[in-house]
Amino acid sequence: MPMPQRDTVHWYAGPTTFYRAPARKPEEVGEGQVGVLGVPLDSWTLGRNGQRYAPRAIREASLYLAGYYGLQTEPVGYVEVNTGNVSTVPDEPRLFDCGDVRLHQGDHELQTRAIADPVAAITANGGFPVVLGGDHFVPYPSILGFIEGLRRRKPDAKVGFLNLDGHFDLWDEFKDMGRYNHGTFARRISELPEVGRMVWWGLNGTHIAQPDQIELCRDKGYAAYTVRSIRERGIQETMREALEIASEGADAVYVTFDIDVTDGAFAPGTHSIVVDGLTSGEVLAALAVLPEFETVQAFDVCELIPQYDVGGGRTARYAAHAILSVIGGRVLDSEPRFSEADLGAIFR
Ligand SMILES: [Mn+2]
Repeated sequence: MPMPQRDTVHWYAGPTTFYRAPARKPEEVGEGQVGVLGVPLDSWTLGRNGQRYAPRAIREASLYLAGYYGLQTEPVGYVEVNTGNVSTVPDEPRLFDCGDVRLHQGDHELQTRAIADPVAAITANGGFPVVLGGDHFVPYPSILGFIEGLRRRKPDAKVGFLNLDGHFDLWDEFKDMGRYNHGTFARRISELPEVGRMVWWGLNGTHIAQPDQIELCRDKGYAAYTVRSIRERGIQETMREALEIASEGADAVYVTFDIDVTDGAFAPGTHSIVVDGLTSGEVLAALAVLPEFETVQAFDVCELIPQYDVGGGRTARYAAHAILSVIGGRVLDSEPRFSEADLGAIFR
């Protein structure tokens, strides 16, 4: 018996699903619905581990946010102060938690299938997969599943790719970690014939790119936005342009979000701390643009490491916020209620 999405249990109690969503198998998530899938994988990092604990940490953080809708005697929803619409939790849920994949540690092929198969199942029925990583190798098996799912509906489907990340992750191979890890995953994706334009947003720090990586981007027509250009040209302007480029010639765009696109001061619970990154507020403002693009049909969050997450789980809370800013419009009902004049008199 799936648990109800609206629930009166306090956020610190009760079973832990993402945003109190009922459980559902990936193959049962359909058109107009979102399936959240945990991938507790941290075998493919170049350094710090602990990303395997992130799916549960993100789910727990999401319960606090879900609590706003469930704790009142008579739930009446919340006003979106930018639009005047009122959001409520629908009686018929459109958000489902598909649990965590069962990983086959040490067997690369089985592990890839374990991640790709459920993502393909959600995508094939028209569902929107939200993948909770996991280290940042996860998007590689995840996008393989996404492509498979899309191609069951449209055999020649092409996919665009957008990476919100402090890094290119375009290295080809590492001495001690080979060709498959969280620093090479974008290179492996660039080799897939089904993938069209790749775009990076939020590159920061030092040692971002080696010459062969710039040549690859130049030759393939990829695009990238650094923190500096984002600040000069505008958060939402650059994100819209990035999504337009990723959408060119694509039936759908896969978006991956590496927590480390954010400055370490705002998101300390991660592998690669950067000190000149964007603020969490800037990144959330950028993610708010994603729902404007119908091409965006998959999203993942990677590289959260809860045991480095100081300050009451701020990075996990941030990850949960980020997901809701992308899928909130899909999984909540929204009705117009207040006029611009109503709101303008109050919110100045
Ligand atoms: Mn990164």
